[in-house]
Amino acid sequence: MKIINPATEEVVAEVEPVDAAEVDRAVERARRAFATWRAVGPGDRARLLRAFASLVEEHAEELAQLEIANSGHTVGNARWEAGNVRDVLNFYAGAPERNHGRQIPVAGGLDVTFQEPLGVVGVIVPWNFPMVIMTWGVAPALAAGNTVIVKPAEWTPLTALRLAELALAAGLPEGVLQVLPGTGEVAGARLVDHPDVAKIVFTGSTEVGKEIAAKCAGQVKRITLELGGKSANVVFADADLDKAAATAPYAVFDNSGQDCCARSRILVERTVHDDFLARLEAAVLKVRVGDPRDEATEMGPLISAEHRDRVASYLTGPVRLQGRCPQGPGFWFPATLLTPDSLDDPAFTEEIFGPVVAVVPFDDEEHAVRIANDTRYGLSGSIWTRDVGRALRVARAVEAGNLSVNSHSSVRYWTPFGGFKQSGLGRELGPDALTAFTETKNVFISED
Ligand code: TXE
Repeated sequence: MKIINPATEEVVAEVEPVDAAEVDRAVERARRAFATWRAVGPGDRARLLRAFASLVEEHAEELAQLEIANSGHTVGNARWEAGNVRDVLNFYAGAPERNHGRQIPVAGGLDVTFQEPLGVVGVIVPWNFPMVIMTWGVAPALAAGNTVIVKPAEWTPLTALRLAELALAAGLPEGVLQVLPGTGEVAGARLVDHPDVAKIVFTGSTEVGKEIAAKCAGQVKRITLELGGKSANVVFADADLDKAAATAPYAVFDNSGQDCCARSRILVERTVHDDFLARLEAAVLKVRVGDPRDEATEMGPLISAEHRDRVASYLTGPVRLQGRCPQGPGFWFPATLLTPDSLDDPAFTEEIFGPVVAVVPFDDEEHAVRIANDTRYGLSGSIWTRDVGRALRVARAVEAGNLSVNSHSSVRYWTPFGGFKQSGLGRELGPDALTAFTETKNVFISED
């Protein structure tokens, strides 16, 4: 596989994709390593994860530069990502010693529960945040005593491969964390089908997620799914409009819109709609698109020419406004603003996964909630209002896993992250993720 820099179209590396037989060998290695890893005492497992985090910290700039070259991420984003990998590893490094069960009162003996690791876990990763999304699966899985095989996306295997080297250098035993570059159809599918893989963590498209869920059901294999989104940013007339308008572009154009949490539908109360739109137009024109290595750049390229075509295919109706972007080489796409006439416009209903935002008016609170929920997705969303009661009512009514009030932040590694409806199944990050990598075992010991 030729690995392309999306900002220059230069080949930065060639990576040999694994075949199904290599996946089988990796699963066998992971199975053997599981016997060793689960027996490592909690304190030692914690120490090894901290050592891994320290090496990530030491190599943070190298990882960030690799991600820029492989994924086209802006330098600000790429540095945040390397820091997030370190933080997530450190957070779950605190888990092995705290992964305790319960003692439940019973007659005639002692009843205790254990949080047992599952075995071999497959983590299938997309290209939009390669090292971050990989770590959200890897860190809690390893902390709970599982061994892990990562299948990075075809476009973006480089940081994943480097992280596997750092894990070995940190002292994690051979076979505990393996990274297998390859295609979804061959390597990904084999991980999903393999009977010795106990769980699949998948982040990617809703369509592939459904296919994987159906296959896993056949083996009652555990799954965590993080899928697409079409999140709403709901702006009420009483909001701090300056702040809401100034931050709305970032909430959708960050990572060039290739973000499952992108607030790509902006719903604005009709009385302030035109005022808000005027401010947004000014902000869209100001988005700085260009060389991702430049610290002043706010938006880099899309991941591939193929993806750029896919994004462009949604622009069938009139475009309200487009910003500027470099002309090739590179897979550039300008920040784009739409004001669709119909709520059924695919640009308003489907995940575009590019820098395209659609703005529509609403009449009142009930109308806003109705539009926000009129989607098969339910990942994230924002609510802008100064009325605390309304903020709470709307936050409770919107069917989404990660909401923010007067903010666009969705991700804190110590709080749960995941989707309602077709945006996913289960939760990553926070304390919830650890339990998703264990089985509860109940043991009764008779006193007779
Ligand atoms: O995703 P795929 P793609 C959405 C977004 C994007 C669209 C397509 O809308 O435009 O999906 O992106 C592996 N068995 N998201 O085509 O195909 C594949 O190799 C096992 C949202 O890149 O779902 C890669 O590692 N694995 C999303 C991973 O799955 C398979 C992030 C994702 O690829 C497989 C990415 C199979 N049959 C895309 N087929 C988010 N939630 O953030 C593919 N793969």
